[in-house]
Amino acid sequence: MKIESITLREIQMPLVHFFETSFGRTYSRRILLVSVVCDGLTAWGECVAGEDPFYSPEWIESAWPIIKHHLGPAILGKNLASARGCVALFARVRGHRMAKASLENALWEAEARQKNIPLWKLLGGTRTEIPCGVSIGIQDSVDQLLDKIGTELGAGYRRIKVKVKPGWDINVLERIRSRWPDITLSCDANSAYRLDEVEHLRLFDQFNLLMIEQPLWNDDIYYHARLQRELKTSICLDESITQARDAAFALESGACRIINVKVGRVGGFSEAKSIHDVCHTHNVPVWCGGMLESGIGRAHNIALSTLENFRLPGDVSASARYWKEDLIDPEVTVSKNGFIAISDSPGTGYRVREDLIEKLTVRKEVLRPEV
Ligand code: OSB
Ligand code: MG
Repeated sequence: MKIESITLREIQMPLVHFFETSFGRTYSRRILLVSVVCDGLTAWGECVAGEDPFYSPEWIESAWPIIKHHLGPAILGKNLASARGCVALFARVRGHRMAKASLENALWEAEARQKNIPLWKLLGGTRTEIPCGVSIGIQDSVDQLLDKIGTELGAGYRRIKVKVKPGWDINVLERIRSRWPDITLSCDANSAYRLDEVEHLRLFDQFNLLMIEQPLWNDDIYYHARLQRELKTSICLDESITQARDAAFALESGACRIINVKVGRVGGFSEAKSIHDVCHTHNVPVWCGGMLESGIGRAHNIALSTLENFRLPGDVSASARYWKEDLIDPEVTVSKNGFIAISDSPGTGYRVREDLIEKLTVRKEVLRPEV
């Protein structure tokens, strides 16, 4: 696979509804897209770095220059045997996994299309449909949240996850459980609590939650292991797991019983597959998280979710929950019983709408091999 050029683009897309977590509220996304020309074929990748460095240290303004100055030059003009080949070429750059993932994932898509096979098959997936859940942000009132949950249950989603933070947690979970005692329910704290709040966190145990996601510090595993010993509710780690070694440490130390794999957070499909495999070996289920992706990243999340150990519903949901118009055709839709059907077409099975991307682009830069 000869890498001929890389184009960076920033696009801006307003969300249909704001999304609020314990670290802040987002109304509109600024998304870094990459397109890689490889043996004459153009493949796309999405960088999940946020508008601000609040979920992770990376953000759009760190990802852009790291690709321009380091990751792009590491692969431009090179001939790779496979998409995976970029991992070794990127290894000298420490961290910046979201930036790395955008390029690596584009290369996997290119490889699948060159081989004329679906991306999910190239990844080793086996599922022909994937179960879907939704992640619902903090709202202005609990009544609004209950309305939203009702809508999503009506649409067929198989698991509801709500964002929590101090002051929006026990009271909210009580209201949800009194209306829906039996739904599959989980919560995500995005690092909003501290270990000295263990008595408060123990109150979550009364709600029969599938999991509590990332209660403590974003970079911690050790104290999560201490906390997990104090809770009945399973801890799921998201932010803390940036690589397969973290997953092994977390499982060996008992820091969690479930892992959220985001291919954009962990540096790309190669590392996501390794995390999947580590968890499989420990018989620990994983699920696919989301980062408010456009259809480009969403299509990659869908392909990843076909791997066998993605045994729990993911945060991968319909395009229309996020966007008035998505960047792919067809848009992602979810069946009445909460599944996404997997396409057998080569690549992701979704066509990228380059005309629409062009209209939404506010910044663009083309990188070519140095001559
Ligand atoms: O923690 O999973 C998270 C969105 C942005 C940043 C972090 C997270 C999320 C979500 C949204 O939960 C998942 C989605 O619907 O894409
Ligand atoms: Mg999370």
